[in-house]
Amino acid sequence: MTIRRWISTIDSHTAGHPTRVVTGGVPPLKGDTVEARAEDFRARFDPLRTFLLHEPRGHAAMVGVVMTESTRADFGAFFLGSYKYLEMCGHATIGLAVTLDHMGLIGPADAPHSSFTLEVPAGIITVHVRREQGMVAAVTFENVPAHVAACNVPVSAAGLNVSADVVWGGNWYGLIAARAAGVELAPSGVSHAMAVGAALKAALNAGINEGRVPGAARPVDSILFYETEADEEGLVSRQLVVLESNKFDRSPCGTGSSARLAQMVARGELRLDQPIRTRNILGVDFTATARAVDGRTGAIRPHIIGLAHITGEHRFVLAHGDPLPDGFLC
Ligand code: PYC
Repeated sequence: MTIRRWISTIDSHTAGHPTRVVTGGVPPLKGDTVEARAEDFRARFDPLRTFLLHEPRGHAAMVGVVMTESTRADFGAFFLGSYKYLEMCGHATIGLAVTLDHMGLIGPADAPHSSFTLEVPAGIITVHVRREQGMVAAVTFENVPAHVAACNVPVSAAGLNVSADVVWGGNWYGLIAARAAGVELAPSGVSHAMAVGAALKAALNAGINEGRVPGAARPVDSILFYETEADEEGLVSRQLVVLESNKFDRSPCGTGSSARLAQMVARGELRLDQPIRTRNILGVDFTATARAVDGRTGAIRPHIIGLAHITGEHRFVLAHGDPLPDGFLC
């Protein structure tokens, strides 16, 4: 068998959502910043993204991470989605931290805490790893500031009339109450949520692109359906992020949780420094806290805590004669 390409990765999942960290096989990238190197990758090597993330090696929900050097932080990384490049990705940051620990790259394995800074296209974030008995027990990332751009935007699609808040949390989200959209936050509700979410996203983005949503300058990446409940330990935001018509976030979504914090603080539903749990449809939680940001009115600094688990180490190859070298998605 003649091999035309080798790429090695370490895979993990964060609350169910996969992260594929590339550890070898990407050619050197040009550019002074991580954002510029991500752009160089997009211009010259995009087929590597689809090769790694699409079927038959991946699937619609797979997220990749390419590490690069950084002159501004301890590490640099950019995020590959199956459909688009992400400016920031919370679940993948948690997966990357656990992968770096697995590779022995972030401090002595017997230290109870390690921290590092990470340059991503959205900015510089700080990541803390807490260990118990030599194993990672929690990863916290201090995200880029999150803020609400537009509130109560009317959206009509799929026979529904709902309202959305447009919020930045490292990616752009349209936040919509699940009940108003008839979305059930459970595995059995996913197909319906993806169909409705994709239609609502298209309608919201049509309004943003036509300048009909004051304050919102860019189309939203995803729709986040939410419901708030309380138990003896405090507030829980149950949520489901619809990324595309065939792709949802299995995790509580790190950037989505960041957007949710900014929305709840702006609505007076949450105080700064008051932790909540954001919960995915599988019942796995992140802990999310809004901290103050100096000098940016209305913006908050999200602190998100979660955990990832390694699922495998791979060496993907492209064999001579493979009829689908770039993979495919249906
Ligand atoms: O966790 O921020 C996140 C995320 C974005 C897209 C998929 N996961």
